[in-house]
Amino acid sequence: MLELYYFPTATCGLKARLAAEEKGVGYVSRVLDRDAGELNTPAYRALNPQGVVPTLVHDGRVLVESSVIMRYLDDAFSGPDLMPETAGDRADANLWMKRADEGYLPALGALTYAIFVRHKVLEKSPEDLQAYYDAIPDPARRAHRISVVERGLDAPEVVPAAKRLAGMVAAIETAVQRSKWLAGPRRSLADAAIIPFVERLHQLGGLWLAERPALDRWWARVTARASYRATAEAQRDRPREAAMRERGRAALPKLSGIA
Ligand SMILES: N[C@@H](CCC(=O)N[C@@H](CS)C(=O)NCC(=O)O)C(=O)O
Repeated sequence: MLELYYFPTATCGLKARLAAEEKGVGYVSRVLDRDAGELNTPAYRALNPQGVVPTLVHDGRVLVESSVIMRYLDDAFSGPDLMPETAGDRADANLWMKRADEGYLPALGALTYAIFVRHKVLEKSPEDLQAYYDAIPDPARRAHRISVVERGLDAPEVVPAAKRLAGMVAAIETAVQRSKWLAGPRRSLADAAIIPFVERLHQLGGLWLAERPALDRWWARVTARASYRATAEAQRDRPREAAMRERGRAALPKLSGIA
């Protein structure tokens, strides 16, 4: 049995879900309610000690870390190959996944919280807010979260995050000018790793996405795929996205000049 734990708006969960769809692997969705604290229950923490998504459980084996899960899905099941054919393109795919894990995810988290999620978090009572911070096990992640929630767009994490994501968009444009997909002529885990970031930038009002013709053509190919329709498209929360777009557009003047 294959079970995937995620919450629908999670970037990292979407990476794993796109990979599973592209591989043609069915799984049981274990959808967690982040706002109801379901990432913090002892049962979930036993699977994923950091209290984050995604978590994959395959016949009792527990896997964490979205990139590890994506590679596992590709290795463990038969179906179309999700890594590129040549060594050079595979190196490119590995680099995209590494950048996503180490750079783009913390950057996108900073912006999403600073622009949008903080407003909801700040509705908590002082006691609940403290409990919310205390529930983040990793001290560095906790400090980062406190900073962006408390200071919003004035948090010191925001400008480096914006630079990182503007750089990501420029790197995508260059890559897909050269080849049809991010790491060569066929879609790969590189695309599954990066699609959720572009999806979020669209949701935030299109930050840095203007005048990127090759990226636009790649995005049209992405959104036409069954894997995208079965995941991102199928679980759209339109009211939430409208609110996010509005907050994103309000932040545009401050952020769009950063590159
Ligand atoms: N490096 C981890 C990061 C996991 C992560 O940070 N997941 C986010 C969603 S993208 C999460 O669960 N956040 C919990 C929260 O927002 O409280 C991975 O790639 O799986």
